[in-house]
Amino acid sequence: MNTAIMQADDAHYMTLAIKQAWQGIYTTRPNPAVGCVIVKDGMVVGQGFHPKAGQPHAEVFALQDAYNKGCDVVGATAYVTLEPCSHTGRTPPCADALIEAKIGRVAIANVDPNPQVAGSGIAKLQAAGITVDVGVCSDEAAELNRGFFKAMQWQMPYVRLKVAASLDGRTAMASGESKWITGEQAREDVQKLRARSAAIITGSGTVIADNPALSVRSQLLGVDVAQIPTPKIVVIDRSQKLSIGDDFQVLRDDNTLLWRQDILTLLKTLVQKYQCYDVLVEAGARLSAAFIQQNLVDELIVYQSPCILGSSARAMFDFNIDNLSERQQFWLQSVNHIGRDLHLIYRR
Ligand code: AOF
Ligand code: ZN
Repeated sequence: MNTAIMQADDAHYMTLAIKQAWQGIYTTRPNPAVGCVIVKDGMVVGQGFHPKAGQPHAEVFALQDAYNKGCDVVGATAYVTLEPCSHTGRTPPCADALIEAKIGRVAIANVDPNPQVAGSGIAKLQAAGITVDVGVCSDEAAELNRGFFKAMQWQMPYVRLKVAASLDGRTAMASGESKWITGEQAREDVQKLRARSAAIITGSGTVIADNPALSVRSQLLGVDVAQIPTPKIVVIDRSQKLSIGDDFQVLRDDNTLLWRQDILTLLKTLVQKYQCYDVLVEAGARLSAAFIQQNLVDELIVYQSPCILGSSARAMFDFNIDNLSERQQFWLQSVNHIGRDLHLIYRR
């Protein structure tokens, strides 16, 4: 295997394949989002992405696209954001489809960490005489599937924790009043986070105080909402205040899990039992603090409103630290404006 023996336009075409893959971001789970672009003589002749588990993979759609347009793919280069599969899952192996199509070279962003694949797709292509280069735009492509990669490697989900806060880090008034601190556009953006998540975790306190629906309902996601698998709702209820069927929006749904054990066990269970690889925490200050303190948050997403709520308002995280050396450190990953608010992504 050659590791990223890059040819002049590899990054350009892989970027197109990554763009394809993003189109499946809300709908493919538990499968990864994957894109493929086929290039012959400097021309894109076919492109495709994996839309949904059970449907064909990206490579098959890209080959089909080329054939539909009457294009020849013999000797062409296929750019795939994930190693083509070698196993028969819900669909036949993509490595075989590429071999049969007489593709000449395959450029791959990342090896598929799924133990059923994990290099065997590459080996199969090479055994058929196809040139394989791995590592083209690997970081950019990895952004597509942080949950899938983490779960395959560690049997733990990728955890995003979202907070909407004021400039001084407050999330509600002392009375609990919090509607609304951030603007409409920021609240709309949360729909994207939910739609990307296989599970949404909240606490019984939030359910009782706010009665949230935690539903995916935006028309602005660019896909038919009916195609998005409904995220599993998890309500952490250690003190057993609630029951399924109670008169709160999330408890009237049999898709909801009431959880009474520790959160580490919950996260492991979400991967093993429910194939939930991307999870979103939308909770109050105490449960959010528990996730942070137990080092279970991969990504902290802050919607920061340009207002000050004062020191009697509620803090983002309800826990105490005695020494500066014990602080919970994050690194700023990206900064964007959303309407009048800031959208900040921090990672561990
Ligand atoms: C590819 N191209 O577009 C995707 C791949 O059950 P299946 O048949 O859909 O297989 C799912 C597995 O295939 C998934 O866990 C991952 O390892 C791989 N996904 N592979 O060649 C694709 N989506
Ligand atoms: Zn495949």
